[in-house]
Amino acid sequence: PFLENVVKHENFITGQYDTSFIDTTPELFIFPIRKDRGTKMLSYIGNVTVNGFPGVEKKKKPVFQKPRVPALDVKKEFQPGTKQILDQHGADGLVNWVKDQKSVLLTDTTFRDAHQSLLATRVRTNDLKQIAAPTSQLLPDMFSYEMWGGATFDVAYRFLKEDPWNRLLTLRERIPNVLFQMLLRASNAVGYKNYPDNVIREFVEKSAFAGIDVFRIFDSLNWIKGMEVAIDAVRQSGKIAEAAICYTGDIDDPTRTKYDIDYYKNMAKELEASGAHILAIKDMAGLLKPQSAYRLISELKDTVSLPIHLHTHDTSGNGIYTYARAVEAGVDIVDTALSTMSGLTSQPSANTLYYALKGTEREPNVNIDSLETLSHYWEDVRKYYTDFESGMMSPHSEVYKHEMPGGQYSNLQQQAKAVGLGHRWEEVKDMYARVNHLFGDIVKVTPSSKVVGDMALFMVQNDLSETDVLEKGEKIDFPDSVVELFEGSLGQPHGGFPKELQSVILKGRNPLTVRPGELLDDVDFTALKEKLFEDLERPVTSFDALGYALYPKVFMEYARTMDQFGDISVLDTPTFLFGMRLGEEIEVEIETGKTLIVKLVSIGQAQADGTRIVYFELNGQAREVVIKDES
Ligand code: 3PY
Ligand code: ZN
Repeated sequence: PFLENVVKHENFITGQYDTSFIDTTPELFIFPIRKDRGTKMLSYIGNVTVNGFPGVEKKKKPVFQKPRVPALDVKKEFQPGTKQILDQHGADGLVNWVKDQKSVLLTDTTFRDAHQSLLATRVRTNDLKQIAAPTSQLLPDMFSYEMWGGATFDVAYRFLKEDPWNRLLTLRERIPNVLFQMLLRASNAVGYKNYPDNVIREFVEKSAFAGIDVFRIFDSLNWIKGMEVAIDAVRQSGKIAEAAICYTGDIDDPTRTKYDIDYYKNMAKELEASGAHILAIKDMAGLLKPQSAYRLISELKDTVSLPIHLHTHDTSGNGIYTYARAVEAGVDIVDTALSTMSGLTSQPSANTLYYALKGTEREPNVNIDSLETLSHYWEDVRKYYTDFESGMMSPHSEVYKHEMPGGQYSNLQQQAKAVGLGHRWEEVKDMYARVNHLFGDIVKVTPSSKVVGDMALFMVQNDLSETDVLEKGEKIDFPDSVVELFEGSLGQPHGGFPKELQSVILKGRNPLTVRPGELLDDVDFTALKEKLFEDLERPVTSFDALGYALYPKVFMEYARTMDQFGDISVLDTPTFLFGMRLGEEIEVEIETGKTLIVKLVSIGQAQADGTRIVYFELNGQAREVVIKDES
């Protein structure tokens, strides 16, 4: 009752008290629990044991080797890194420091893009948490760890049933020395559509507060107008605004004139003028060829005075060669992943790049033995997530034809299977390239890439050609995402939309030409928190409010799961994905110093109502839970 009085007090709700401690220490505000934590957790384990996990082949829990976590040297003081440079000298001080480095700097994407691109973003905080402090100790010289944003936000709530903000806070606590980097889809934040400006500003402010230092901001159509609010919000937060140009086309192909070298140089100049601290070249599909990388970086270096950070995906197998040429041309920072989480649709391997550059003037300042040790951990952890691998076994040079982003490949393949087009995957890839052409050759990156993918599936499924679309389009009910793109809801592409196609898709309606954010009403966060407080019957953090503002349905579904099962992020990943084997005993640390011992004793026969009783021992005491068998 005391807490209820506090959290319902007007000053509290309207934010007149400094309540940021609720955001960082929500555990202080846990209200009396209706069903005990142990039983909730057993319900989850019973359920996943009987019914399996979505997207994971149902099978007896495999036996995994315990991941090789490197021993922490507890006596060693943490080694200050780029985070201390930012905190002490500000964003401009950090930028100057970057410019002074002779060695090429590395970002490690293992905690975000690498698993987004290889394992459908499914790596859980539990696995990141265990390697966080060793990573901080072994790799203190990295420019940054990319560990948040992109798809991680949505996937955490939706599939992993964990709070993405907790991931950020948990890792920040364990990694005090290296900059944390996130991928921000400008006006689309970490979602698939434009949000009101105040949501973008609130999201940036709270992400900075929770621990993000470098915001890589991109617009899915390279529309600078769509990036300005986010760049300004990051500058206001005192953090680093890394503005990205998404690379598409081929600057060295004389027949692809739409995105030529001047296009990139002009965009770089505009981003510099808009307040960027660092310029990123975001080669999301891995289309930047080695010689083009040399040319692009050289010319950009002559065009702007910002440090340049290059991102690629190794789908074609040319990644290391591309980076080597970019390094020769003077690129300041490149994105790499630990070797066992690198290659193919992921980033090029940091370990391999180290050897490629060893002995040169720009050899990265990183300990190769540390890279190898950490790679062993990821080799082990990756095995948990085998079911989410794309099945790509070797470099695919065909990416230069279809131009699909690394993070989209396995997703679209799943989408194709889900609509019964798994066996026509080759056609879907080919159609993806044709749709791009039909759309006027647009930048393809989340969310514009999803629209191209949706249209490709739609056309293959309905056996439509480009001519059919143009000639019979008036009668065709196009996917919502396609209509929204052509309405201008994601912004404006370079060169505008193809007019004839646009009028066919919009069926006579007028498209937007202004920034969508200008037309959207602000979200009233005070009212939103009150509503959530009523619905969830618990204190609501600013993080919860943002989760809801970005993904209302997904967030509420996550909250329901928390009610039903409690905080299941504490479970180890094999148990989370596969449940338990009969007779198996596991330990679950539910909070620091508090461990539950769980044993699965037996599973009862299915009863007439389709339920089974699952028998456990919890800390030696017999417990049973009733589980509905969905099979
Ligand atoms: C994302 O937006 O999630 C991406 O990784 C785009 O490349
Ligand atoms: Zn990427």
